[in-house]
Amino acid sequence: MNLFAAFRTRFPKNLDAPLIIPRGGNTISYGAMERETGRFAGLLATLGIKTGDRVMVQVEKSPQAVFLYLACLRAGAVFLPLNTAYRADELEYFLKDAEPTVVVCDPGASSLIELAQTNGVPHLLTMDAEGQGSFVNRAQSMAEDFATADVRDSDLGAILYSSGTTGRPKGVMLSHSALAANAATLHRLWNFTVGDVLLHCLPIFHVHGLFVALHTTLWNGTPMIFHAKFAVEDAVTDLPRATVFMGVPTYYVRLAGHPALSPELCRNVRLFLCGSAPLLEETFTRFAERSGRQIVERYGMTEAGMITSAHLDKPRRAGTVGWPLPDVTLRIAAESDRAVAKGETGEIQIKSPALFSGYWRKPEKTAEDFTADGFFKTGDLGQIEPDGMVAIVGRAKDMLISGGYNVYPKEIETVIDGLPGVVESAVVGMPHPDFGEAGLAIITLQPGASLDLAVVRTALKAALANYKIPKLILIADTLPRNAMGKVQKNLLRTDYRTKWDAFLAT
Ligand code: MLC
Ligand code: AMP
Repeated sequence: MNLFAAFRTRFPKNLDAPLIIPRGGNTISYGAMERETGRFAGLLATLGIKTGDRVMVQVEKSPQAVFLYLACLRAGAVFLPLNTAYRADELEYFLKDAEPTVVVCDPGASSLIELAQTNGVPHLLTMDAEGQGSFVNRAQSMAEDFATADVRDSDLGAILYSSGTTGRPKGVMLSHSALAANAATLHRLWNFTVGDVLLHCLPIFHVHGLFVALHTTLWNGTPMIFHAKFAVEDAVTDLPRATVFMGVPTYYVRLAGHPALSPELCRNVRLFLCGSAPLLEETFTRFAERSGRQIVERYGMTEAGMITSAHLDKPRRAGTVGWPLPDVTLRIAAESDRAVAKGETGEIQIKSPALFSGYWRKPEKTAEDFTADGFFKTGDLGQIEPDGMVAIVGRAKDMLISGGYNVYPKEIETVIDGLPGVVESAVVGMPHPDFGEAGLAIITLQPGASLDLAVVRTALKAALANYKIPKLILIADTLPRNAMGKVQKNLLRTDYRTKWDAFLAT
């Protein structure tokens, strides 16, 4: 079943009921959303979109951006959202790899506009309100009653790009049925009900904001207060009107540090959910003390949707991410994908109806990520505790998570290593009080060479999204290596801890 059609069966009877309550804007009802997504889908059909065609979207968060996503589902198109922080080099790769039929961006997105033109994208439209090039404007002449396309369960609803420890980013293919399965499970597990109001502050180009938050709301047929981005002052202002809040750990660090946070402010919030990155025990405890609420942690990833969650009716424990979802089979595996006993550490491997359908045009990479007996290898290291709760204790993949965004050192090191005079570089994640982790880059130079760190920053900013830029860059004589010649990143983290702490203190 088309995911939009599945949502449709769950809309409130009275279609005048609110869906999107934008901060400082007019409330949009379920009915208005249905009409608008009908027009948007009509325009996609007029552009000749067929099932499986990609619609690449890089736009700021807005109700129209939500409509565009839902319109893609309705038209049978594959929604392909991109972080607005991505730079030209990153965008060019996505364009060439995904070969979209339609690109929609903000009018000021000059890099993407130029790239779409030079790469011969058939249709380039912008998200402004006026003009022939405006998606929204052109959609206004379409009929509102679009017949939602029939799709097979395996047809794709979205592709989200995920970087990797080697090579370039991979397009994670997500089917209508995988997305629906996760929405239904989370809706049930988190007891969504009439009267719920979600405070939605997350970006909508990643799994957390786009699927977890939006899908549970649509599955429940209730409204969301809709913020263009997370700003702690705005969140605090609207918390008293919300019953559910979802965020990455940085949101909770900032909320816990806000003078207005109190049990009174959170009086209507029945559920604070957190995920996408490790939640420090200190944040869990501080937030509980200040708000009178215990955060419900859940663990997921783009390829798998949500995998585990704490239970609402059981005590929560900081440092754990709850139990596998009812339809997820989870094992902790050691070498040769052998399951280990409770309490032992190994890779988290799963089977789930919410799993992706593979990496876009990369069957060999897809095969590498599955075991012979069909488990998906998450690359996360975990343990199962005596009561069955899962604890994530590390990562097998060379990745750091900063403010909820994944950062792959390899991408940064490749840019730095290309600079004149550089022998090599290593990027590691260091503890950060606000972002959880942040990048530290160590560079070694050829004998006699010198390197202006401002040049390194400029090169990185030109090539990569701003959140990927290391917060501290240092030059060193050598990098520590093991007997195999591999850089020992764990040693870098301890060796540079004092310098890092001094940097944070400035
Ligand atoms: C912004 N900056 C960051 C950053 N975000 N640096 C490191 N990590 C980040 N996440 C930098 C900018 O480059 C800029 O630096 C400066 O901080 C201010 O930028 P800003 O845009 O004003 O920051 P802010 O609005 O405060 O944004 C921080 C944030 C945001 C935490 C609110 O990053 C955010 O909303 N993160 C959520 C990410 C998310 O949704 N993840 C879910 C992925 S799904 P300069 O030097 O340029 O000025 C997933 C699966 C799952 O992982 O399980 O859910
Ligand atoms: P992404 O590829 O952006 O979907 O990020 C997925 C990764 O985020 C996972 O593989 C984990 O490493 C991490 N992650 C998600 N949720 C949590 C959590 N609750 N605790 C720790 N790490 C998490």
